[in-house]
Amino acid sequence: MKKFAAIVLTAIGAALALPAAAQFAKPEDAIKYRKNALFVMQQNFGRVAGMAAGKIPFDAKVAAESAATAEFVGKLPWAGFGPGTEKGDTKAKPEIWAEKAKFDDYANKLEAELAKLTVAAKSGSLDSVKAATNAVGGACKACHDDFRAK
Ligand code: ASC
Repeated sequence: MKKFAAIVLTAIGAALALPAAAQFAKPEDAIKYRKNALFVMQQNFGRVAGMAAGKIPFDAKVAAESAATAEFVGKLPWAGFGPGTEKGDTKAKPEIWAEKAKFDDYANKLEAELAKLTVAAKSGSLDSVKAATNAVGGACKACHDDFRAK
């Protein structure tokens, strides 16, 4: 019985340690997941960026909520870029999987800048929001330049 329990615990441990890709039933699901997460992130970031650019009236409360949502959702897409998800309805370049460390650096950079945007938005300072927005936009663009097909 003890041995059985040990085997079960080992199996649970292995399941928890599985690569993120394993959480998706099919590669198409992973692709959909990352695209949808990126879309929700962009919608929230875009709202704040619109305020920073003066295209939308600055509303500090909405900016803070949107930035916090973008920060959280910005942690999600990367699990959808697992092995075997290179091909399908995607603009993701194969280089992502060939240069995974570089891709991960871009993802980490984006997450860091999104966290700073939340802090800036919570401060209520439009100037801070503008600076942080530019940094987030730069992080989006840097990765797109290398890893997203036109
Ligand atoms: C956006 C969006 C991007 C980035 C990028 C920033 O809102 O959809 O891809 O910002 O345009 O340069």
